[in-house]
Amino acid sequence: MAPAGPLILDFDQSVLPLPDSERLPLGDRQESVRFGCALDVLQRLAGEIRPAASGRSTVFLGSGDFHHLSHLLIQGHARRGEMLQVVVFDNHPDNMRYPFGIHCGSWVWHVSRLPFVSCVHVLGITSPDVGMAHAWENRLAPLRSGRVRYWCVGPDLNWMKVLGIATSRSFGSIAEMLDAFAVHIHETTGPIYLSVDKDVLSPSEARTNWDQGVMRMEELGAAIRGLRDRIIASDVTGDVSIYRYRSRLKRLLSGLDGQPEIAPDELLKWQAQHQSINRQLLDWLNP
Ligand SMILES: [Mn+2]
Repeated sequence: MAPAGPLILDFDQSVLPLPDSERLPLGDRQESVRFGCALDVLQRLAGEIRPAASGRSTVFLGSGDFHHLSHLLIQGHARRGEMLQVVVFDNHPDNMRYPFGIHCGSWVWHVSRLPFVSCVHVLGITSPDVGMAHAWENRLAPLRSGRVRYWCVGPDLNWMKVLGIATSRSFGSIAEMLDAFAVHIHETTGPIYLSVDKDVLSPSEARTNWDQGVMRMEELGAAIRGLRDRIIASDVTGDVSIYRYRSRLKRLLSGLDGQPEIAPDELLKWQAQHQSINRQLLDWLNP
């Protein structure tokens, strides 16, 4: 049976309509889930979200502030006797320490601990989060074991070599990085879950509410098409919305991360840009 059309998890009204899509209204949970939440808050959402996501090839999460929802979705793809690889396009490692549960910058670590996930590849990182100054904020154990691998463009990863981390690499360009990744992934077999955070794209392609990478749409498209036959499900994040947290802690933490502000009069224009990118991604993912 062909998979159903996309599901939009509608926490923040960022994702404009898409063909054949269904929308799950979750606006009343935005404050508790956005940026980060306790693990049990996420687990309580599972009963609502997993049935709606079941049988759908692509789920839209809204702003990148909701990227930790990928953990909940991936958990729903536990397979008997078959390991899953997770491929993430993101400008950030999303593998940082976070003491308050799970958040959009730490979910990769949680996914790497799922028993049926063999490896999480994060592609397209240009963020200084992976630089020496932030070394100890990264979860190092899965980097050492190779269960989490960074595929960076630009940053100096020499500190990792000193710590014995050999499977994460930095390249001079997106093209070189994608070529090396294609060689690696084709040496493996088995299903892939794909997660796209559009902050991996150059700001000339689309604007997000996080600092952005240098990938062009055509490069992302070629990479997705190269993996397509093995992709069992996918999610997309990085759409734009404006939100002011009621929680002082969340205001503080998101402020520390230096999230750029979005001008309200630009918002609709940016969302429309994302709508056309989302359509393009759906074409590549589900031809
Ligand atoms: Mn992300």
